Amino acid sequence: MIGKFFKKPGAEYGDRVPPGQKLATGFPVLTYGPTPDIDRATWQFRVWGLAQEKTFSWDDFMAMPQSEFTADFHCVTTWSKLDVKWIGVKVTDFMKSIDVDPKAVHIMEHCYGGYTTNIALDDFVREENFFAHTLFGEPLPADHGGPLRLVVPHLYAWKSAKWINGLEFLSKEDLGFWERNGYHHRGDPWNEERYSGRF
Ligand SMILES: Nc1nc2c(c(=O)[nH]1)N[C@H]1C(S)=C(S)[C@@H](COP(=O)(O)O)O[C@H]1N2
Ligand SMILES: [Mo]
Repeated sequence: MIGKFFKKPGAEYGDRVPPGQKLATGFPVLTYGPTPDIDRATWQFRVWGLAQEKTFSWDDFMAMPQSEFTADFHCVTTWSKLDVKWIGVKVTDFMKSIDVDPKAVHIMEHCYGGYTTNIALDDFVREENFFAHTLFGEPLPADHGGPLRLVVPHLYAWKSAKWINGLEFLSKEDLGFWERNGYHHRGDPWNEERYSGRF
């Protein structure tokens, strides 16, 4: 729908908006199912599978180096939002605190509420990816994945797991929730990797 909430990208943004996408004026919320209610005091984040098992508390995460990010956000339902401002922990900084088996090539992202999404290790461990706890200067609202979500700007936003609470390291690719339901296993917006073609 082009109109009040979405607009065609002007020429000034042309090269930043992937094919088939429109600009969202606000920041829509897109969730399958209810928004979980999560208390930072009991929040936990766990790493397992082909990595030494480790559990992090909220304070552990806040003690890691904190960085600011400006990133574009592309939802497969055809809206994009440019220049979203976040604060959080770079994936590359987080990786320094865990011990991953060299046989790991893939990851399943796990979340409070049961959502999952898969990502190749090479797509996950990138300088521009981060765990976010602050959005436009405010604590990340629950609807947008607070207290903590992943942001992977170079892939469709269904890979940017909200309420993330675990990473399972895998020896081969497995499929997450949307990927098992017809969406592309990787989801590169620049190549319009929207659907798997298997359904
Ligand atoms: N846990 C969880 N993470 C999720 C989703 C979800 O339903 N559950 N939806 C995904 C999809 S399809 C998109 S487009 C983005 C939307 O993020 P937003 O609601 O902050 O805009 O979150 C992604 N992460
Ligand atoms: Mo999405």
